Amino acid sequence: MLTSIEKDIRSSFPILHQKVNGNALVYFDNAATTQKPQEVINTLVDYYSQTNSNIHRGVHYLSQRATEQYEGARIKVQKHINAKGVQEVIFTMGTTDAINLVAQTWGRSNIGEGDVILISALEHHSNMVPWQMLAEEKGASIEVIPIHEDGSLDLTAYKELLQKGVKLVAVNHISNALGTINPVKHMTSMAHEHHALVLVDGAQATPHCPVDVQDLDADFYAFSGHKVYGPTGVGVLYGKEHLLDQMPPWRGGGEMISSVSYEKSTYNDLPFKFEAGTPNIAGGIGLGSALDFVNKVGLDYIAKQEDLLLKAASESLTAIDGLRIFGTSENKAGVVSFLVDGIHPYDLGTLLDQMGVAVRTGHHCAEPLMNHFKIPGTIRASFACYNTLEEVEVFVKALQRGLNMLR
Ligand code: 7TS
Repeated sequence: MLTSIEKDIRSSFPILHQKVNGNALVYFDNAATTQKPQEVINTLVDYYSQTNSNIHRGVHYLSQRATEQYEGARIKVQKHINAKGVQEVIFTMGTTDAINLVAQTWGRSNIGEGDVILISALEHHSNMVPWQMLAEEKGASIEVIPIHEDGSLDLTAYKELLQKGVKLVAVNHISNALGTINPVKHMTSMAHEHHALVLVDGAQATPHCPVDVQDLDADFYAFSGHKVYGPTGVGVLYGKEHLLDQMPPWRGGGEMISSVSYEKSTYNDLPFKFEAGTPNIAGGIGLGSALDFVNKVGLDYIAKQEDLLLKAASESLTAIDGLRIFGTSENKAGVVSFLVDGIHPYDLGTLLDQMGVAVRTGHHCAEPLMNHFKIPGTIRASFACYNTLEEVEVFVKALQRGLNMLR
């Protein structure tokens, strides 16, 4: 039986109430992207039906209304992550875009030959490849914080690695592949003792727990709208104002300039300096609406619900013969990554899909991590606020049926 809160939340998500391959959909691919509540869908429809206009440049009514809504969304983001001011909130296309922005601006002007960029063994390719590209260009090197077998970071090794002339630590707040919650506040304070800056990839954390960038003291914090019940194509880079101020712009074009002549251009104030061209206006406003939704449900409730599902799923899966869970650290978010002896994740994922259960199979954009475990990939079930214990039961039964067919 669903609780009234569960019923209420589920009723906000029209996409959940459909059949897939003849079965009620169980959507457990939330680490890839979350579904959108009706509020967010309405915001997008309202925007395009009532307000659509370009922002910051029109004197007319619609343009002013669109600008107010877009800048209103920026204030919602600022409050949500407790940034000091809106000038520290840059709208991007997503986490990947935000990390590339830092690599191409702060990175290109601060990283030089022999410098070290420290990432962790848990990183998504998005928090790996931009640094590799930068290191290659500048003659810098990448070092990797290793993990323990349970998927938690080896902080002793981290402490030693920090002695190596590290300029930047780039680490995720929560691992998408294993669910590990990393002690980013502690890690940031350790990095700062060594005068290294810290970029936190918060793509998986913003949907799961409260984030206070001032408390974390992170220098940069990146996240995506689409993983936090908002639209695709929009995300956020938070940066400390004094750092953003010193950074050169990245993309050139309209909006990011203050004045332009054939000889020279001067650049706009923060945050616009980093927002060239017409942005994803509807996306930004939709993200604001998604944060309203998250705050209405409450991050405490969300974390508790996801934890409940994680514990139930982990317990049931552990009882399955030949099944191994990857990522068993104590501090873990709602992600279960697993493999079953002798069975390819793709085969099991396909059978689950036939039974209406959507999971992710593969390397989860963390190929080096899969290589560490010497596996091709895993099956990953990841939970969101609208998932229920009943769905976990359906998933476990479907898994057992699938295994019976494959074994
Ligand atoms: N960082 C982490 C920790 C992620 O989980 C992802 C996306 C990204 C960065 C990139 O985010 P984007 O919005 O810019 O693409 N993770 C996943 C996933 O686990 N399955 O599909 C996408």
